[in-house]
Amino acid sequence: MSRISAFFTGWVLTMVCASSAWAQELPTPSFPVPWQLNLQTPASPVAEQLVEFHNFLLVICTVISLVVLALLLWCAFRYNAKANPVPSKNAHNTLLEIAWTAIPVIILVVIAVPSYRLLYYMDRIEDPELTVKVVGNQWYWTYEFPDYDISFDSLPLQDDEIDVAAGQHRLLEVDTPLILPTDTDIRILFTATDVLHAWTIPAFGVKLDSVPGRTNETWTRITIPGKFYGQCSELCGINHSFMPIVVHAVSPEEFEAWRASELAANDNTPDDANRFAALIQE
Ligand SMILES: [Cu+2]
Repeated sequence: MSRISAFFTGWVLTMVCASSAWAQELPTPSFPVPWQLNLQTPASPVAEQLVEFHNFLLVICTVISLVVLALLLWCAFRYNAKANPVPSKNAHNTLLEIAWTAIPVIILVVIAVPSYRLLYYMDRIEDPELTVKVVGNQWYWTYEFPDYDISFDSLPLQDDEIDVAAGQHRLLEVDTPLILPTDTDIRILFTATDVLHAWTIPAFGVKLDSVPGRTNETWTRITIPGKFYGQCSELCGINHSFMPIVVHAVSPEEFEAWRASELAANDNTPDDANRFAALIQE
């Protein structure tokens, strides 16, 4: 019996140490850098399609802008009073009027079809392998894994707790990140306890309101392991800009190890509640 419990304790300790080790080693594949162009590196199929759609729209915008610019320049140079002293008296041109009505309609339809297809794709997933529930609070996040009875708060780190040498970023770090497995269909449910919040991770293409008394749903499938950052994107009160989101995306095996260690420990809630009570008194 004692050998079994010693083995189990050792295994749990190894897993806990391993979990803090990944935190140090995890790369940040989608972190923005100064003077960066384009969107953050996508880390989910939805984010990849969002980037593709953005690029597609950029081409359409550029073509429209160039055509309008060319028309303006043509009119300004070819038809100014000096170059064209006898102006045309035409007031109507049926073909032209049909064209400038129909072409924008066609462009809008060309944009609308992939847009609605993507909206539908982002909406929900039929057979999720994992469900995580995100609860917005003023001003921190609570994460729950309803299937595993795991729940914890994720509180922002204060300025004096940030370790810049270890690659931490001011206003973006939390004490307890959300751990999620890669290559897994994850259903994400959102709600809130007080006001509207919005859970946002640009690299996953996820931005959804968490609404008190209501459950919103979306999904993700993380394709790259690493540490991903986000922030609350709904004006939710005075500390709106101080409720960062950190997700550690790890392999399914590492997630399993974390889940087992979390279930074994399972005593994190009172500490977090006390810590937050102390924070809001400052
Ligand atoms: Cu918020």
